[in-house]
Amino acid sequence: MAETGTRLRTKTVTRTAKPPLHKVILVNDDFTPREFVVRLLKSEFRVPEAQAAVIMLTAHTRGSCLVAVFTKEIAEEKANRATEIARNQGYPLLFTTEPED
Ligand code: NFA
Repeated sequence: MAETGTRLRTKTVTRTAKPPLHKVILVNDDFTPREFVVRLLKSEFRVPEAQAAVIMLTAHTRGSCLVAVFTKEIAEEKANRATEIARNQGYPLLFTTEPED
């Protein structure tokens, strides 16, 4: 009988876990002008004009809208920065973050 030389081996594959992602959410209010919201979405989140208008209108009619998804640190940084720019202009506009499901 010929010897096949076949052996069972265990192969361990190690992968680096992907960082958990967080959502940046635009919250509606009654005071911040629509055009200001659209401009902020374009300048701070690099959202194209047409999409910025849809995001703004969705938050306006539904109360809030997903803007974009980033790692936790970047999401918080961008939300805080955009919120601060609005505050500096005297608007109560708010961007929040939450973990992605
Ligand atoms: N609701 C605001 C208005 O009518 C517009 C707005 C949209 C504000 C989305 C905040 C977020 N001027």
